[in-house]
Amino acid sequence: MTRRTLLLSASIATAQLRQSGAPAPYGALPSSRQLNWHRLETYSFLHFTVNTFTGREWGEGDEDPNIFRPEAFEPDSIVSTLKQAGMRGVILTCKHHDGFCLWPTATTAHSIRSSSWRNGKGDIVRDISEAARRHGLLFGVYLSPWDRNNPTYGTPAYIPLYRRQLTELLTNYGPIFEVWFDGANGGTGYYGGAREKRTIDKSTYYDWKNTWALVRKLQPDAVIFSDAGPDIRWIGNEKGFAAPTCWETVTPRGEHGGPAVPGDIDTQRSIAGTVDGAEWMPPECDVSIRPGWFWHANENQKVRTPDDLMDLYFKSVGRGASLLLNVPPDRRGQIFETDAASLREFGQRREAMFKTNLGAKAKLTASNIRANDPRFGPANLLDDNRDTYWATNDNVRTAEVTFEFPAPVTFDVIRIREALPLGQRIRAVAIDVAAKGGKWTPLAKENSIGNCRLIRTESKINAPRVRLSITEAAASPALSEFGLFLSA
Ligand code: FUL
Ligand code: CA
Repeated sequence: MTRRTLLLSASIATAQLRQSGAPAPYGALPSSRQLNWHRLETYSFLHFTVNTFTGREWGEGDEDPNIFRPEAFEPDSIVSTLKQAGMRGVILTCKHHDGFCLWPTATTAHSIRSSSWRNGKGDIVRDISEAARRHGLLFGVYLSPWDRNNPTYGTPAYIPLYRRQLTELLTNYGPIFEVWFDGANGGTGYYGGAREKRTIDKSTYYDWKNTWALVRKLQPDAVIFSDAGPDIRWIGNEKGFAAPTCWETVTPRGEHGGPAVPGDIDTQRSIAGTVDGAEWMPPECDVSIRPGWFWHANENQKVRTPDDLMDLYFKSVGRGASLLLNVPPDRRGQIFETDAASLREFGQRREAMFKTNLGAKAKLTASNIRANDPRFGPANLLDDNRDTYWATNDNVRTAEVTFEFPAPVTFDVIRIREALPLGQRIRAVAIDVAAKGGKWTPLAKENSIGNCRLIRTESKINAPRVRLSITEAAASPALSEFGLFLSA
């Protein structure tokens, strides 16, 4: 999916969803850049810098640039492995807390330009962004606000420098789909030789409003991520999961009840969102395929298995969030074999599972169809198109659709999607199954749906009839997709 197709599809989606006779949108609503982002669901982080060579997680900022020597750097094989894992984008740590810039910045000598690797002519940002484009993945940037190398860090002079770095990244490397602002801030460091502790006021030092405005100006289609949005919120943990009930909307709040800013949020609220929250600010689950964010030889035995990755997928994407899976390149500049094998199987399993919507063969009956108009009929649930949806009359807030199969169908995964441009409307659903002419047996109950709700059943279900009931909604429900799948 190119960025243009994505953009186009989101604006067509909004137009179609808000067609004449359509339900009025409810509550906080997604922007078109957020709608594009919702379609991605899985993308990767690449944590790569001097730490890869020192074995540390947080570099001090005093590292010799010459230690950065990925002798067999293969951007195409890195990106193609991510693609095989079903990743739709890649976000590179262009500068981590140590301050070492992976591109030849004009703002500091502490960069790849000062490394003897490729005689100072290397540019990891260029190589990864171009490889991403060649393989059809979107490209995003991580630029650590905390800089343990820069002498100006902690003084007002650092802010314009940080913005110049951001400007370089957002103007020289093509379209950017996401800009990732880290919340870890201030502390001890090298700071040009001062070697001291520098603390900053998280709520005022960075003047985030103006930095975010710069992103809007240079890359208007990019989503901005931080602990506190504005487009995408941190899920509040680095373990890769959302709360079992998790809303796309949130009323953000600081840890002690004050305003939310990067580095100061109420993580309890981030993990679950807020029902009827003030802002559409969907969550992203960032997690590493290894214990650390950077590659360390002593973690080669601790790579997540395909089973682990599937579990993360169900607990992030399956709860309405996205999965940002970190895959750290090793010292060669490649994805280590164990990681690559896990990633490939993770991709294959999802591909096999979602290949066939077993629900598609059903005969459908809905308890209510908006204005009895086929444009809002239940067939829209099975057309593999998020832009069409089943909706009810305005005064109908509970409704059901029955799926009847010519022969019993075997499945163990259910997928439900709401029509996002109309807001998050559903508060509770139930799934029941029945034998032919038999009584309904409860199978599952959930609350939040949003972009994607995945339900795993404990064992395989074999039934000729399945019923989806909306048991509670804040406004007449509008569902765009329903699927039954069988995992491998
Ligand atoms: C954190 C950082 O401190 C980690 O090193 C890593 O980059 C993670 C994604 O974010 O705040
Ligand atoms: Ca549809």
